[in-house]
This record gives sequence, C-alpha cells and structure tokens, in this order.
Amino acid sequence: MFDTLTGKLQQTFKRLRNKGRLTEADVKEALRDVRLALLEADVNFKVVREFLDRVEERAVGQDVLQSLTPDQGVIRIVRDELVKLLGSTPERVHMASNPPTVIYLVGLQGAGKTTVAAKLARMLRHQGRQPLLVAADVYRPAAVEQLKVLADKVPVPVVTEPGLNPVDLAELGLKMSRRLAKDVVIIDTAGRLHVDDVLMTELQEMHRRAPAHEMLLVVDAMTGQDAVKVALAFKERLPLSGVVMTKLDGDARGGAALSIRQVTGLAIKLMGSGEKLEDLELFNPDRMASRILGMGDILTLIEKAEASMDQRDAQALAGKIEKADFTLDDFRAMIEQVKKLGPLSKVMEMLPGMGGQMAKMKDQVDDRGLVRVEAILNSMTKRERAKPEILDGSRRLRIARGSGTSVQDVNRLVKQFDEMKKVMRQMKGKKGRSRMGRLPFPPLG
Ligand SMILES: Nc1nc2c(ncn2[C@@H]2O[C@H](COP(=O)(O)OP(=O)(O)OP(=O)(O)O)[C@@H](O)[C@H]2O)c(=O)[nH]1
Ligand SMILES: [Mg+2]
Repeated sequence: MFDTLTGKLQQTFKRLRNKGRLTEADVKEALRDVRLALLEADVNFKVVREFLDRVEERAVGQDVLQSLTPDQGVIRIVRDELVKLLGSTPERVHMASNPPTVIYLVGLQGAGKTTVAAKLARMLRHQGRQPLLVAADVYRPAAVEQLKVLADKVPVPVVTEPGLNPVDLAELGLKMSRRLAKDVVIIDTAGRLHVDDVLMTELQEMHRRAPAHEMLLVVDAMTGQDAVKVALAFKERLPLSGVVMTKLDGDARGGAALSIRQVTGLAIKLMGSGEKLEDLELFNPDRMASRILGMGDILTLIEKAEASMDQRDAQALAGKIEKADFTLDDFRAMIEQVKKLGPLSKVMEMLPGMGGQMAKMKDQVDDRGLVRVEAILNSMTKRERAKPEILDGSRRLRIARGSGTSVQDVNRLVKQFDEMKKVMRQMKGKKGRSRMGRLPFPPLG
C-alpha cells in the first residue's frame, strides 16, 4: 500500500534524523521533500499546500527545534496532520435504530460495488447481523450472477427478479427484508462509465421509494484524483454518507485516499484491500497514517489474529507455550493459524518498519516457505511430531523424500524448532507479556 510514498517519506525523515541539531532551514528543506512526495503521489495540490502550511507553522517553532529530539518532533507533527487529513476519527457505517438499515452502494463501473456488497454482508454477519442483498444492477448481463456467486460464499440471500427495474427491486428488497426478518438491506447498483443524468435520476428515485440510511460511494483508489472528481459529481446529486475506497492493495499512489476527505468532506468508512471476501477493513485515520509513514499497524494485525483464531485453540496453544510443553504437532497448528491471517507479504506490511525501503524484502518472503514447512511436518508420523528427538538420519531422509524437500530443509526446521522451544523455556514464568508475545512467528523456511 502506497509503497513509493512511504519510501520517500522515510528517506526524508532519515536524512533529518542524521542531522542531529536542526535549523529552521533543515526543516523547511525536509518539508519541501514531503511536498514533492505528496504531489508525486497524486494528492490534490491545494490539499498539499494547506497541509504543509499547517505542518510548517508548527514544526519551525522553537519548542520543536530546541527539543532534544527535533526530528521526532517534526515526524510527530506530520503524523498528526496526516491523521487530520484522513478524517481524524474513524467513521462507522451507521445502523438504523429502527431496522432494516438500508445501505446503497453506488459508483462508476468497475469501482468494486458488487464485491463490496458481498464483503460488507460478510462483515455484518460476523457482527451478528442478518443482511440481505439486492441485485439492482439489471443492465450488465452477468451482474446478477456475479453477486449471487459471491453471496453464496458468505452465505447471504440475494433478492432478484427478472423483469423488474432497479426502483421496483429496491422496494422489493425492503419488503423482503421485513418478511424474512433481515435487519440490513444492501443494494448493489449499476455502474456507468461516466457520471450520467439517467443513472443519477434513477438512484434518486430508488432513494425516494426505499430511503437510504447509508449511501456509500465506492471508488477505486487506483484512479487517483479522478476518484475525487467522481465523488464531487455524485455528491451534487445524491445524499452520500461516506466512501468505500477499494483496491488499496494495488500500487495506488495514495492521492485519492489523502485528498477525498479534504476536498469533498466525505469520510472514508471502509477500505477494500484485496479480492477476497475478507479483504474489507474499517477505515481508521490514525492507523492509516502510521501505515503511510511506515510505522506499521500492529493494532490491525492483532485484531486480525484475534478474529481469525479459534479462541479455544489460541488459548490451548498459549498455555502450551507458557509451559514450554510444545510439540511439532502444536507447531503445525500454529502455522495453520498464521496462514489464516492472510498472505505473509500482507502480514509483514503491517509490521513497523516494513514500509518503503523494507517493502522490497516482503517480496522475498512468500508463502512457499510456509508450505514447505507444512509439507515436512505432514510427512512426519504423529510420534515423530510428539517426540522430535527420535528423528535420526534415516527418518529425516524419509521425511525429506516424502515432502519433496531435502534433508537440510528438515534439519533446519528441527533446529529452528529447538530454538523456539529454548526461547519458550526462557519466557516460562515471565508474566505480563503482550498479546503478540503469545504468538511467536514460525520460521519462514
Ligand atoms: N485487488 C482488488 N481488487 C478488487 C477490490 N475490490 C474489487 N476488486 C476487483 O475489481 C473488479 C471490479 O469489481 P466489481 O465489484 O465487479 O465492480 P463493480 O463496481 O460492481 O462493477 P460494475 O458492476 O461493472 O459497475 C473485480 O475484478 C474485483 O475482484 C480490492 O479491494 N482489491
Ligand atoms: Mg457490479
């Protein structure tokens, strides 16, 4: 996410750090680099100017320059202002006090509306809600089928009715939700190539007959400032309540995410970070600023771990780690858990210091390492996993053959495992570890 921007900002701050004492001129020079980085990232020029004015006013003050760590003072100010740029506090998708909550997803062709509809249904289901999808894109031939396929995976029911127009479909969706006792109606609407009058009039009519509690504009982060223009045009005609920014996993430059709030006043409420159904996150300005500055996003990572882990498994595992009574079988279970967090490259992106320059490294860790470790573990017998000390030369050779790896690979794994156990023994009894401390990462193979 925003690798180029993050890399540039990190370089700038590194130069600042290497200077020790800072003069006003040093800070101004650094801020010129920040300006360039933001402009290259396609952030709206007016937003950039106002942002830097605010940062500069605070950063060249004597209290910053004469502090013991002026570089950190400057970085903190940039971070603060970035958070403000992104909207300060997270804004949620509101639920109606009197259900069903009606949520419209609107936007241009290919922005990600249909995908977001299914992702949002999944997220709401995980929160204990009962969503219903309405396939109101009757223009693109395969649109209804696409939504149904995604909805089946959630799973969540879809309202469709051949021959009905979008306005009638929205109304039918509302009626069906009452009949089926669903508390959220998510309406997937048709996209257009450009903002056009027919579409806007139709959406207005839908809203008149089945009023929206949330009308979310879905925009593609890769389209940069165009996304901002689209948002302005939609906002003129429709009561938008927020933005869903998609494709933040791609090599978007950051311009759309960093400008849309300032230019349109619309809050980003959700973000899409991949093609899979679980790749939808609540947008959090504070965490996003940290990610942009390469400071990582440990909080999101912990939340993901907690959401994807079976609590009982996690506790049992933690108990074993605490007692240093940990076998290769447990190790295998742990790898399963880590895999649920998503591809390793994505996990690494959320670790501090992994943005920018370090981002190159993340291309080198891939999930093949994990797959190899798993293959080796699967080729062992249950007894071998429970008592790795019985792994002699001939057993290791058999395991290597069985897993399509080499004896060296097997040796390395056993050695890494021994080392992990050693660490666990050292940790044994130590209290007050962080939650992440209970989740040591397996070797990458
Ligand atoms: N990488 C990535 N791809 C996404 C994301 N969201 C959507 N996509 C992909 O973008 C393409 C278009 O998504 P759709 O959900 O069909 O977009 P739409 O707005 O419904 O498009 P129309 O119905 O044609 O207007 C699909 O191939 C999706 O898989 C995302 O967050 N990341
Ligand atoms: Mg669609």
